[in-house]
Amino acid sequence: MRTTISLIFLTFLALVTAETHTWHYTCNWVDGVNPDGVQERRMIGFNGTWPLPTLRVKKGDRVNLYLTNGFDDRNTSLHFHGMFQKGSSQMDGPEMVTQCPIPPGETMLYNFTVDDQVGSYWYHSHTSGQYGDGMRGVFIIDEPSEDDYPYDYDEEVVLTLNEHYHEESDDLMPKFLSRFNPTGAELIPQNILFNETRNATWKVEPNKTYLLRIINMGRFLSHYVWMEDHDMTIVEVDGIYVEKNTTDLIYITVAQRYTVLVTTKNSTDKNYAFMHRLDPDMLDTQPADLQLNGTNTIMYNEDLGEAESYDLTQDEIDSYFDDFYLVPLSKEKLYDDADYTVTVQVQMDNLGDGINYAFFNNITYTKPRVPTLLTVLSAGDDASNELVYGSNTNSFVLQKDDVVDIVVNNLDTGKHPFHLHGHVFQLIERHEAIEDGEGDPVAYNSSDHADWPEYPMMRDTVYLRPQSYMVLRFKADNPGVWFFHCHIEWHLDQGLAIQFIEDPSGIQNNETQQITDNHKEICEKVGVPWKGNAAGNDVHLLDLTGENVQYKRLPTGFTARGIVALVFSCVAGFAGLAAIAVYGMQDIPDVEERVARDLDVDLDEADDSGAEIVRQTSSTEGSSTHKHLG
Ligand code: CU1
Ligand code: CU1
Ligand code: CU1
Ligand code: CU1
Repeated sequence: MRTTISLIFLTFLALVTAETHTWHYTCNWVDGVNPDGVQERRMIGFNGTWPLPTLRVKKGDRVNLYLTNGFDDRNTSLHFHGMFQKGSSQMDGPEMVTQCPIPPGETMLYNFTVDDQVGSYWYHSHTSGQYGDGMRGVFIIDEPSEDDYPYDYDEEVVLTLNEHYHEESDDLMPKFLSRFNPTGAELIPQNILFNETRNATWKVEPNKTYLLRIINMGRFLSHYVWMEDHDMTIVEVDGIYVEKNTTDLIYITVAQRYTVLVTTKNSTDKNYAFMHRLDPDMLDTQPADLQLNGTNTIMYNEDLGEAESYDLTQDEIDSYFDDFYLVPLSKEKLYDDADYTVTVQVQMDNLGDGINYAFFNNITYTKPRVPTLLTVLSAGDDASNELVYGSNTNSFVLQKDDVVDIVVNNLDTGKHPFHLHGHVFQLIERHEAIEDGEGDPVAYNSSDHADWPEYPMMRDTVYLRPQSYMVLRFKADNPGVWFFHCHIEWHLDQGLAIQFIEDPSGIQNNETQQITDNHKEICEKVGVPWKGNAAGNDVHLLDLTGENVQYKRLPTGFTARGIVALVFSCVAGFAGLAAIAVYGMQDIPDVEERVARDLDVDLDEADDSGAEIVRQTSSTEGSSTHKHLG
């Protein structure tokens, strides 16, 4: 009886202490920003300011964020990375997955309850390229009271990591997704950032314990993080408390968070270096002027100036802390054997337009004409039929409360940080890398696998090693539509995504999951239908005529290398042609057309087929009436 009364009392307490946070933000370009101190450019800010504010709430609080699209030429969206969005899948953010893109001048209210989550998170635009251009910020969920933390600390510090390009995504993306970049080489940043700047200073006091929230808000590169003569004790990753692990080197991929305790020295006679280094293995080429390291100062004594940069040996770098061995403080056990296994193969390859795409099982994610969540809500009983979500969205329907395994086999030689929306997963197996040239890719074998941990590590973003595999396990206990994708923005733009439609009837039957009037209005303004199947057909739901599909494949035998050879032989040919042309005063044919002709590609078709959707420009995908926004 006493338990019941105190439980009621506690619930009552939680209700009275829960707060509603109302924020009004207009996103738009902020001119003349110079994050790396090398070159000014414009960045995407909120209410005329960049960087974006750190948003802070407590567990159980309610968020009301009004996002107004202040751009005049592009759509936008907002995702709270790591939020489960229980009963509010519509507020998750990825455009054409859970919502219609927000067109210029419109305001979308993101309102949701921060359920049972605490820790370090972030928020970012889920519209191609925008968070790389600056639309990203920190989101922190505190415990209701200080006593609720499973660790002690004196002061909290937030540290964000990033890479920085001098060019805007609008200029980068067409160079990347181009038939002139047939190997899909990711574009290389000019710098890496530490708290959105370089050469930062962290003023500390002696004999204190700091709680440091490290968040990689980058679009591409992992960072190594270390401190001269100071250890880091990991206490939380991606919002999951973990048993303490002390290390001197962390490896953090884009979108991951590490919350660590750092205890300062008891004297102030030296300042120390706080280093980070991008992972050079992720670069296709290494420009001579690219600085791999960033040097910052742990400042005990201002009179002593900045700390000296210093490097680690390759052996030291290779001994970074492996997050596979983290144990959740909750001691959540390995879930039961999977009821359903989704096995996907990662591959990069060219399609008939000569562009290099990313594939899960030969499908490059191609945006549907109706956001998938809105298809669920309007498809009635057909919502449990994967067909309605289209043949090119890589959609998987999950049964309520099933245990689901995602087996990811990597045929590619790159590392990929994969992220699941709406959940944390258990990482139950991850094979070592098979580096390029060291052998064939290894695939997961269910009848001959490693021993799985009793308490697997849990988080929402995890890296997959080159030509290797991993197995993730989660419970389908959160009805909604959840994107699973590589968080490297280049690869998402290449289509490296699948989506889970979790418990469709559970979505349909929940009052809080119904489309809001505000959302409907946004769809109408942007010209995207809010009902119907992936092709926008709301009468015949199994008729997908007119759906967006990927570009058709190259004839077999074409390889990226072959395309490079072709392109360059064409270019060389044109140089010769040009000379003749100038000499003969003839017209010089357009290089692109010639290359396309040699590749047997129809350029007109490439421009108005689904290929445009795959490119995920910030235009109004799925809409033919608003193409001018692109
Ligand atoms: Cu996310
Ligand atoms: Cu994210
Ligand atoms: Cu990737
Ligand atoms: Cu995402």
